Amino acid sequence: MSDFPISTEKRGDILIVTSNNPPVNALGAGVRTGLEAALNEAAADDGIKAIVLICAGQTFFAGADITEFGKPPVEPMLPAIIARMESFDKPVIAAIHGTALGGGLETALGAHYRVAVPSAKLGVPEVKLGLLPGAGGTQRLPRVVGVKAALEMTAKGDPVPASKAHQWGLVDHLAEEGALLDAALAFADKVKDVRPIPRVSEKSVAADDAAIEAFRKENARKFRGFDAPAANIACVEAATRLPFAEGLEFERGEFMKLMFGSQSAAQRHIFFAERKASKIDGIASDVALRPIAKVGVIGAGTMGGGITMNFLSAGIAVTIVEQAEDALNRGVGVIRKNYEASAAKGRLTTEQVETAMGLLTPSLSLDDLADCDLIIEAIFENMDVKKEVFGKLDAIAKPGAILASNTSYLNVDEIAASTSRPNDVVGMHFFSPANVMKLLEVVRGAKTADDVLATVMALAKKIKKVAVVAGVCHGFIGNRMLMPRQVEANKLLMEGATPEQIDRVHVEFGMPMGPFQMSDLAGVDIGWHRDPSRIESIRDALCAEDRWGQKKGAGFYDYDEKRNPTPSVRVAEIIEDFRSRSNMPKREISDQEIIERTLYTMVNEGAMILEEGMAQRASDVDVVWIYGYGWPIYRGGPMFWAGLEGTPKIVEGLKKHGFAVSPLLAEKAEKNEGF
Ligand code: 3H9
Repeated sequence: MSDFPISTEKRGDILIVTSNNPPVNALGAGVRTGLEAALNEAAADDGIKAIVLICAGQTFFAGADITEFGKPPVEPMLPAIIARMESFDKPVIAAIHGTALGGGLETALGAHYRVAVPSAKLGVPEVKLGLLPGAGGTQRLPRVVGVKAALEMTAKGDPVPASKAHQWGLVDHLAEEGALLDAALAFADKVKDVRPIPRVSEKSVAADDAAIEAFRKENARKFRGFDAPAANIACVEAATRLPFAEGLEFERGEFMKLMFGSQSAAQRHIFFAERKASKIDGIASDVALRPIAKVGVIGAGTMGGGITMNFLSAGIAVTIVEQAEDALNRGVGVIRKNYEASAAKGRLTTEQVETAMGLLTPSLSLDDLADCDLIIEAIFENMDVKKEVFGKLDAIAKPGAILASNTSYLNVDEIAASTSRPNDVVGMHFFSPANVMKLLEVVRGAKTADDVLATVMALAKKIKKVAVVAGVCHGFIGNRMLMPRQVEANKLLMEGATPEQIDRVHVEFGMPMGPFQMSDLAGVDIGWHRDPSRIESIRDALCAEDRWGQKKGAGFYDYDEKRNPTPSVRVAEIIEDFRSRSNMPKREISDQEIIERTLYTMVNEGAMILEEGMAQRASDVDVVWIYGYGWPIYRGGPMFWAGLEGTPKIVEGLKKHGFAVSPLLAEKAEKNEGF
């Protein structure tokens, strides 16, 4: 047995089966073989009356081993082991700590009893990988927790705490924290002679068509574009209609369809991409980190306030600095309001709100940042102003403090040069709303010290961000790729497309909104020269007429009081006017042309970013677009999607429209491969 990460120990008449497969006890081939051997051992020994199945390390089985997906299957397969365990004639007790996820929870459902510590979480997150629980989970779970809870758990994929699982009957006994094995052994002792042995597959679950229909409707928007939620729902529905064995067959068919589809491939790619993103090329993984106990934020506007909340929520003290008292009070007021809104929704307790607010020190003086370990500048985008602030910080900040800029475009090296310590300077580009959006672009300047970069990347994890390292270039990774998209979208308007058509193509592709909807939301006036008499673009004309976007009730679209958009007759006139003044003939623009000119160009820019070493790896570019801009995760990010679409097709499309193709992209196309 020592070849496998499973060990057994006979304690009286109970066999303790322990899995030790770090880091998360994934149910890889070795674990499965070991489990089968343990069942054989228990079957062969008359002295064994029950089995306790437990895991060493951080967690109970966190699921099937995702790295095995897409490779030839290796026996024994998980569903077969679970079936054998369930039909076993000696009670099996699953002892759960950490996270029992996916195949892990399915294994626990194949056991006859489940004992868990209160801190444990149980879930079937397969849907987040574009899959469904394919080892009987969709058939067993509804038989235990009922249709409604099973729909929530399978189609949304969020785990539930052990206490809730206990209320639902998914956990039979809650053990004391830290005493799981003893509790499981005592439980086993109690049930070892109980007959009949309870088997989930022998239960039935009543049909509830109304609940299923209501769930589909309620979540239609959330599930838009995804294949897996519908498949999960269909399987739960099957559990209410079909005998267990047929339900399993149905589940298998749906699982295989998803497993070999492009959406799951994309979602699995992002699972690993997200984890890879935190790894920094060329820096030892054991580099000593700088301690960050106190953070300073300069600017209490929307961005500064959002950034501040990330740290407060993680229990890190923040001093927030503004120039004027009213702006400071307003900023602090917004932070409080945001927390109180979360509390009103039940996401925070009043005590948590006060704890977070208690960590905040408002100030009108940069001098108060002298004791901060990290200072983040979040003022408006102007190089001269930023340089001035960093010059002052250089004199104020303590030695070893990290000085960060939240700039979204500007040259971090130039900012760093305004200090005497460029090695302590780094970019931390948050995305708005900064307390919500998961992405953080960490901009590595030419002189940024290794430990500064490593500290910021580790801190990002602490504040629950997905951080990606970017090099110094205009707009870094995300905004740089946004530029060709915006340029082409504007040109397409001039050539005959409408904002509605361009936005529709993007939304149908799976983006949360199109370029013009995004413009209206962010503010059409951002970066506008503010001279209404100088009209050089459609955007200038819109701004001159006060069409600054949603905030003014008009932008590329007209808006009602509830901010519902309708296509604008006036905007159509403005565009028409421009077109005729530029002698640009109007023509029919196909949806495909919009894709080629606004999305293929993004892939091209992404390839250039990689060529220049501005991103460490293609998957980082994908992570930026998934978590910063809402690229549909089921298309895996622009670089992964390039492989799905076909790089030769992309190159052909780009050439057709006269774009210079990145040599890296051309090379990929030559070999007909993705990134
Ligand atoms: C499934 O079960 C299908 C079945 O229904 C059907 C079967 C027929 N496999 O996230 P972390 C790696 S589908 C392989 O940083 P944390 C991860 O890549 C599965 N590797 O830790 C990372 O590697 P590295 C359903 C896995 O403490 C390392 O472990 N289950 C797996 O923040 C640490 O991960 C899921 O979807 C895996 N299943 O969070 C659960 N899981 O160090 C997915 C993790 O090289 N996992 N790794 O970068 C998670 O949600 C989190 O990892 C977990 C721990 C919450 C468990």
